[in-house]
Amino acid sequence: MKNLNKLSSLLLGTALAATAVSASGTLEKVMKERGLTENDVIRAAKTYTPTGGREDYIVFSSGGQSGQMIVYGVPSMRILKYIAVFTPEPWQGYGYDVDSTKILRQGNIRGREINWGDTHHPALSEKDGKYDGKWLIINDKANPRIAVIDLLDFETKQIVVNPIFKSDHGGAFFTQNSEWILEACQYAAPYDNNYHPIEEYKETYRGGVTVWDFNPKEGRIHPESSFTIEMPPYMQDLSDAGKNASHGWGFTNSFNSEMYTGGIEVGMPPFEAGCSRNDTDFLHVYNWEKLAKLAKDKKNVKVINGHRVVPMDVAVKNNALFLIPEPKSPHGVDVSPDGNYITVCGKLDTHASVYSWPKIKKLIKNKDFAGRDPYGIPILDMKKALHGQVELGLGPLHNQYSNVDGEIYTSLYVDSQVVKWNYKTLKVLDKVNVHYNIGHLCGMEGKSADPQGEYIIALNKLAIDRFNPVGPLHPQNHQLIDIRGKKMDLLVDMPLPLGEPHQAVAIRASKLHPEVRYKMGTNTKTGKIHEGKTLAGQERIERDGNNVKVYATMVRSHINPERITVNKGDNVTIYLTNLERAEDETHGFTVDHYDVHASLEPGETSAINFIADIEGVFPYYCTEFCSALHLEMMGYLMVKDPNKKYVSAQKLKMKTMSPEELKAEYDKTVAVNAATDAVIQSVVKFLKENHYEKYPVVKNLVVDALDQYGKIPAEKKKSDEAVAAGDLDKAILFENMIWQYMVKTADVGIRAKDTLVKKVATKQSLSAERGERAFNEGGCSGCHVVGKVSSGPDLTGVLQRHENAEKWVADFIKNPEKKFSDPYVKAMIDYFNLKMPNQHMSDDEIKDIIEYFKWIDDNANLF
Ligand code: CUK
Ligand code: CUA
Repeated sequence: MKNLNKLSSLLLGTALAATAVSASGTLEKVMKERGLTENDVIRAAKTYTPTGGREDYIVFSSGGQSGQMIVYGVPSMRILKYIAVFTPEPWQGYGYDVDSTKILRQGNIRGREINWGDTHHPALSEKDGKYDGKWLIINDKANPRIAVIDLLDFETKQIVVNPIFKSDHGGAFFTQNSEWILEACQYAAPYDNNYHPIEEYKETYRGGVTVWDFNPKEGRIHPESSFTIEMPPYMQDLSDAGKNASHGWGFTNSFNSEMYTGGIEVGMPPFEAGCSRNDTDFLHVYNWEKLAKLAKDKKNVKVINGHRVVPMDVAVKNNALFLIPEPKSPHGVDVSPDGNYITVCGKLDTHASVYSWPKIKKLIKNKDFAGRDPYGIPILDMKKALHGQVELGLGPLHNQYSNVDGEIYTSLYVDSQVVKWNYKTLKVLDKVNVHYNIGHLCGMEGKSADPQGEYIIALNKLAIDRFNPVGPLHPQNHQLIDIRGKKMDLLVDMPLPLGEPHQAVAIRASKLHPEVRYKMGTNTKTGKIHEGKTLAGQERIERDGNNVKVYATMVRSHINPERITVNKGDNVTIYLTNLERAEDETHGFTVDHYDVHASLEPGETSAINFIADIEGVFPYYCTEFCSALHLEMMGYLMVKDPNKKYVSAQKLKMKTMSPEELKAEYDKTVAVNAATDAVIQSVVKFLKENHYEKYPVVKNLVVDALDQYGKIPAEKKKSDEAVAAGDLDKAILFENMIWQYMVKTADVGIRAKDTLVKKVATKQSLSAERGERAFNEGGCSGCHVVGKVSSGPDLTGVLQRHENAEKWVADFIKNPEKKFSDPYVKAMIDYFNLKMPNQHMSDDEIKDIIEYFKWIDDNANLF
């Protein structure tokens, strides 16, 4: 990171010396034109990520009302992915193919389909309180559910419905070894599914915390071994799991200890008035570890809707549930990395309250209670439990930690600020303005036991004037703040047009290791081999009564089979296997008019299902532009009505080729294939000689190229059979197919070769790197191809061809016309029938290009 700072000052230094940094102007000029200050340019350099660059951190943000998750990178703030979770998402096929729809339907509640979610709190799985990069979970506030996402492929694998809550906000939170997930209720309601009058709120409405049993090895929640801790109807809010010193315990806020039930329509003041009447609400402190053990015994639980609930009196009797007053209408509660401090922010209080875990523990141990609530839960004395309080500003909401001991960052909703302070010394250190009305804030691993510091992201509720207007509904605004210096520095805004991002979590990019392809035939939703797995040669259509099953494959650039004929009313299932091994070679699949779509990543098998209830001819096609012949990747679904008689159309007479013409075309096609194969063989030889297998990136490409190449013998056999049967027309088609495979092989093979050259060649100096760019962008590469004579001479060895060559070449680039009468140049002009044009390169660019030529000569054997 220090490098970045150095880089930007370097950049600026050179800028002020008016050195060219781009073809279209100097930095100084660009700054002037765009009205940028020096600080703007430093901020740009801190966040700008050149093409192909990578991020330091990956952020997972809730997508709010979109029911999805958003993945983006830090420091560039570039969006990388939306993860479909509670909402259908057609690009990924989510909710449009059979297997993902099964996941989505796990979220049905009381038999009803729910097709959206209000996502709030994502959490990353932990080992010893530190992120392990394996699993991601998120809650749905509107329809109390938790979803599990696998970070091997960033796909949703499970949705679990809370069987007794009617809403859920304070979830999801992992315990420090991901053994449990805490999910707190929000709006209290009856646990059962019956009507209970609001007048019986205190008696029959309940809050609580569900403790979900999570298996971190398989990444699944086990509802049968999960349980809920019954709590009073205080409107439980955000929660956090204790860690290190406080491991085994959970902490949950609440905002309606008044148990007010509103009633504007009957002349009562609204909820907001009644819920903020008391000066304090309650922080719930509970020993989930002890309660998990108790819940195993039938006599300690009530079973409601098939789910185990530990009643309040059982929890109280076993010293596992306590309350501590906290300033009114609190919101965030955040446990420090060592587990010893618990910071609570009150929306209506200007203070943050820091509770001391050792003090709380002592009060519990000594049964030093200040009283009991109406339900008999012991209340600890607030003053005795507090480490201290600090005045931060208006509307403190949420907290994040940094790598500096005691340092904490808090969002101030009303003040629209982030405040940096110290929860041990209780001193305010710095404030920065954000735009506007910040909710959560996201530190880098900022709530784990190993926070990294570096950045804070402000997740603002309002954007107002930050972006070009796009109508009354504004984008959300995420702002990246540099916290490495003494003062916080706001670097950049990112508009997010998806939903309200309540909370986001960030992890070091180096901890994530997603896959690039699946094992062939994988059902990505279960991780098992799909029942519809189909390999090349196994494609078929099976009929059983009205059920038609199509076993299809997809590979650049065809779908097999290409014609499917069914009867109107048939129940059609099409299993699709993407046979590709290439990175990023996804195929999509749809049948027009039938509202189905699948996204097939390399190796994936998926299924679509529909009743063919409308007659007609329906193209189906690949929906991803996967190759030059992507448009040709199609077929026809033909639905006929078995009760109708169809008259066949009269055949048109068309001219066909003569046998001689056919033979000539066949010979030509075979010859082209032989020539193409020679190119492939030379590339293969190069790859082998240079040990491509040592470089994973290159190896992936070669696996793909050989995969394509391996399909050729089968086509050749069919071509030869057609020749033997005297059907040259068909043979030509198969030869063309061979050529298609060859082109795909060569395409990837050459990419592999180019990548390998860069890997095995000596490292380019910065100057040579700039030279290569100038060479390619400045027009030289239009005529010169390195390693080959093309419209101009090969430049390999150009520095050996002349006396005092560096100067000679430099002069020639600078002023080609001056050398046109030089005998050597004259000969070249005659040979190529072209004169080298003046490309108006600067002296610096010419110097760099010469460095590039030197690099070429050093690696001449590779070109
Ligand atoms: S909540 Cu939205 S600002 Cu749902 Cu975590 Cu606090
Ligand atoms: Cu496959 Cu387009």
